[in-house]
Amino acid sequence: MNFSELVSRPHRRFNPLTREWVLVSPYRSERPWQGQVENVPVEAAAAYDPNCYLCPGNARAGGLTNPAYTEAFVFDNDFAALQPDTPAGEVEEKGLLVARSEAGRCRVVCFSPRHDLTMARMSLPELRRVVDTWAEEFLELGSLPNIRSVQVFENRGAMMGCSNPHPHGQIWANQTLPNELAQEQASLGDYYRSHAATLLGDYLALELEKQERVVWVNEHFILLVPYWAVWPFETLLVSRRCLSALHELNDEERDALADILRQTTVRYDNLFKTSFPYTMGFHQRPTDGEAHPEFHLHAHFYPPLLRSATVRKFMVGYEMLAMPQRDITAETAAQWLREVPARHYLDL
Ligand code: H2U
Ligand code: ZN
Repeated sequence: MNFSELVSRPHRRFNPLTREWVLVSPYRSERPWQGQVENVPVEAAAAYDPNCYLCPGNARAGGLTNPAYTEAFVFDNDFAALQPDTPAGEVEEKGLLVARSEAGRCRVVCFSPRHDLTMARMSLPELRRVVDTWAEEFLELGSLPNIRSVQVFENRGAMMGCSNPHPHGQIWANQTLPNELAQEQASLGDYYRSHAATLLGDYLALELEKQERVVWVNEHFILLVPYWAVWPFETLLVSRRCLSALHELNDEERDALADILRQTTVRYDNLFKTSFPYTMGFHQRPTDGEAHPEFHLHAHFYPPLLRSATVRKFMVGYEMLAMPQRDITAETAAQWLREVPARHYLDL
């Protein structure tokens, strides 16, 4: 059976990063029609909101005030989930009741002083500043003695539980590898040892050869819908050069990252003519002092929308109890993302 025969019927696909399977049921798919673009009124958000705790010059919870910042601005999260001074400790009973203390730091990164922008509508120099800030934070937090992982992420849109539209992301740095990074790290390490090549480098070469799931490329980055995507319009953003963290990107590569971040978010917004919600974040090498030649910098975008600005995919039922499932194939999702205009619909 060839690929197109197999994938036209229900099948499972393997995710070599997490070593988990996703069930794909392509016959249930429905094309998101032009007619399903809903006329959700575009709220003309103000460039400055006096009640926003992220806008320049405004007070935050806990009594601190933001400076009159003019470009990407970082501060320690006032409600940090991880704290640097957590004392070391461990309890364990019969291997069943196990707990360990966890130290770390949480920061918030405001992408822009403008309350009404998103990555899709920021300028390239502004986005470049965000890239530089993430790189600086990785270097700084990752060099702290008890920090082994630095997770940079953005949680966008009310649908994802993000209450503040001001463009911002977060950075959580901790003492151990969180589940997702630990799993990827194990897979990347095993592959590197058995193939003397990196998993993502080899995967990228395959995707560039097949051109079935590639959405957009520039000189230094590739955006694709991964073969094993779970979320309907999930994408993977990978650097062409194998490097293990953001701070290793050279000047040109940083500009290229800013460019493809905007390209990705513009395409997402254009798909259903809405400010597209998602969780995105970078996976970078563990900061344990080792070199990690197996690690290849990448970002995951996990957007929940399925068919329109309001119809989302829920991970419930079979997905919670058994395994994730999707209807449209990764190839179809990539095609739709390729077909949307490269210019933001609000700027046309
Ligand atoms: P979201 O990305 O989920 O919107 O979170 C914003 C973060 O901002 C959240 O983690 C922090 C919250 O703890 N925050 C502050 O640090 N100071 C504030 O004054 C309000 C919110
Ligand atoms: Zn604001």
